[in-house]
Amino acid sequence: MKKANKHPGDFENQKQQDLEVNKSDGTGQFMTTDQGLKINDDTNSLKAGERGPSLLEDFILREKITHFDHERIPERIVHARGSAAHGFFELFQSMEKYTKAGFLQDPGIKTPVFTRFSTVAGSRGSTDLARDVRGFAVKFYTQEGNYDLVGNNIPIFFIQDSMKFPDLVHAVKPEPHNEMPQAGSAHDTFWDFISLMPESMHMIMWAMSDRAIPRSLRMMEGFGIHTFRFVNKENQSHFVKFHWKPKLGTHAVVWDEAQKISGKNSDFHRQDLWEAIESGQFPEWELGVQLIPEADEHKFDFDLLDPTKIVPEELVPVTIIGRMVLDRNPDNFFAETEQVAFHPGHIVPGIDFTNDPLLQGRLFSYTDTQLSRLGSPNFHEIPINRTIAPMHNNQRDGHMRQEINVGRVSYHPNSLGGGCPFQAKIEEGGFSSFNERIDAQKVRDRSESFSDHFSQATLFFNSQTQVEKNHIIKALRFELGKVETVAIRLRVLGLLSQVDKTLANKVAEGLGLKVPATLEKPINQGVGANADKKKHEPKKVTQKVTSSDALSMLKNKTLSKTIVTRQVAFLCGNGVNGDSVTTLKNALKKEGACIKIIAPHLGSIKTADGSEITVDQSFLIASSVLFDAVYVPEGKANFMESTPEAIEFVNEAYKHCKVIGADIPEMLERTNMKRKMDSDGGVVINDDKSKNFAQSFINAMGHHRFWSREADV
Ligand code: HDE
Repeated sequence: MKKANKHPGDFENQKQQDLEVNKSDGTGQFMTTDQGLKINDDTNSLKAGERGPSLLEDFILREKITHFDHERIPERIVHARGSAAHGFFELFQSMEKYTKAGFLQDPGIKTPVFTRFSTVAGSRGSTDLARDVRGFAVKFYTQEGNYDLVGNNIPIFFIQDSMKFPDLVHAVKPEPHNEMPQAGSAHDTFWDFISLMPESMHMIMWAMSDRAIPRSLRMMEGFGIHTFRFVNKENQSHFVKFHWKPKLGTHAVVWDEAQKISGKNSDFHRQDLWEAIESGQFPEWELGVQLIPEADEHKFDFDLLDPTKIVPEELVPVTIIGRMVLDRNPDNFFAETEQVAFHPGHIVPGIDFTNDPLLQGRLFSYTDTQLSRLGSPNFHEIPINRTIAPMHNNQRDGHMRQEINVGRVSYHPNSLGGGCPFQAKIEEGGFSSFNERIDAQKVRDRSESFSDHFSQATLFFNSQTQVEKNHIIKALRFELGKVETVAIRLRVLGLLSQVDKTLANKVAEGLGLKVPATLEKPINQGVGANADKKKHEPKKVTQKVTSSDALSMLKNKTLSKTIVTRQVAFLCGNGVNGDSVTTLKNALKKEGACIKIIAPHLGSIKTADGSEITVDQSFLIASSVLFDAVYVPEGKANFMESTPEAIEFVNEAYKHCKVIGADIPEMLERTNMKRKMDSDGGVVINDDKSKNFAQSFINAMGHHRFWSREADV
């Protein structure tokens, strides 16, 4: 015992060292136990002799290991994989006419926010680039309490009633017998469910489009999805739909890239968000609203309460009312990103719900899930979840209570506490629900106005460019190609034929099948056993709007030509022309792009005139799919020949329709795209000295992709 305890020298040295550390860094940060006891040895457990067994008495070891054993909490049932940042929301114009919400009154007013982006299906450690919907959840810390806008990057949802949500999630999650596949919808159970739920067809169009594989979390739109209400001081209500429009435009990668990125860097989106904020390139979105007067509720070809429908911007324009800037990364992932608890029911006076049956179910779900995920009804006391508004009520105790409530009164009404806390009158900011008149029979049913499952799916498909249509067709061929049960594939083809005949035929062609002549009506097609089947028969209602540019990423107004934060790879070797590198690098930097020097090895390379260039990444680490454009500066004649990775790099960039620049055509001689160089504006060669090469390269990058390289399906 004596010996084990001994290490007297260690003790003295450690003590001395602590003092020195203390002196030199001035922090005074000794390591302690959770009880504040200074730790002298964090390296060795307490033993009976140097080579003896560890002692139960070692409370320091036990405290450390016990804490470690309990480090994990249940991950979110859905949206487990997420990345978040702090920032602010700034109002451009007063919404006073429509809502009394305090943070929407005075132009210029800034409200702190915390925003978390996520994928839906995958586990916490899954890849960022799964084909999936992205969560887009914003917590506004307003003076009147927290307001959470818990939306997605797609403006509609798979199902109309919350009753089907557990089924949807069970179907898309890894299959229960073998836990496969991770973070992917390309499997039998998902498509089995979808093939029996015609209401999902509109969402399927979006999920199979490139919206489901964003280039960056900073380059996607966000939507509140449900119709909400704005309520003003006069208690007048307007229906409202929320839109986030990214300043950098809405962009995607292609599916082949997405799959490769998942292998090369499964943190691609997380890292991109983190690095943009660290480098001061703060992501920004504008907040837009579509406002619909109460009296217009029934003026549309669809039901405003149906979450599988959009309100086309052609019918109700989006008014921009403010902007959100994310300017600070979290200090600690777990404390903030993991523990943040969103809830569509966190609202403030002036914002209210509608009877959308999906929203109504969500209003129950989110508190319930925090109870099991965060483990206590006191999750609102975790710093990231705390309101900045004063908080007083008679809720008490529970696991991990932080607040020390004083006094003997924890009930209302009371006289012993002087009546505190008081209920607030409406004019004092007290919340009261919009007094919508409801006069109805209790039913377990759905409105007939929810029965049009195909018209807006057709509208979406019709609004796409041919390139985007091709991507949807290929995505469906991929997903259904992974489905093993032929009957499921056929049922989906039947549903697709209701959306668009060419779409269905093209998908069928890829699967080696024929579109069924009649739409199979399996029992149990998403309606209850007692339902009036005729009433719920899927219908097509002619839509006023037949094509909408806002629905296409390539036609969309939010497609921006900026190249800010775009990644450009410079492929270099010893003997490279240093002037070429510097000229384009400086021009690109001025536009806000990020440049990486890629070479056969790390360290540095020598330019033709003998100076040195620091290498950022070797070919072992870099890959074309992680970049937006590639440049091959003039160099030794055999550089490409002796560097097959560089040839592969350029070929892949070409295949993915990206911009390729080169000083001299010879540098690209060995690549696949040599023959096509002249016909493609995306291959920029510096051989016409009368033209500004850097500017041509930048202009080409502003187009982002050159889709004419892709073959038609
Ligand atoms: Fe969610 N959803 N959801 N959801 N949802 C959750 O809450 C749920 C739905 C959305 O970054 C869970 O805290 C039900 C639509 C986002 O922390 C859970 C239904 C939309 C996030 C839950 C829906 C969303 C969640 C899991 C159908 C777009 C991540 C963990 C009635 C408008 C928030 C958690 C974050 C998270 C339930 C449908 C968006 C289980 C029951 C529609 C962005 O409560």
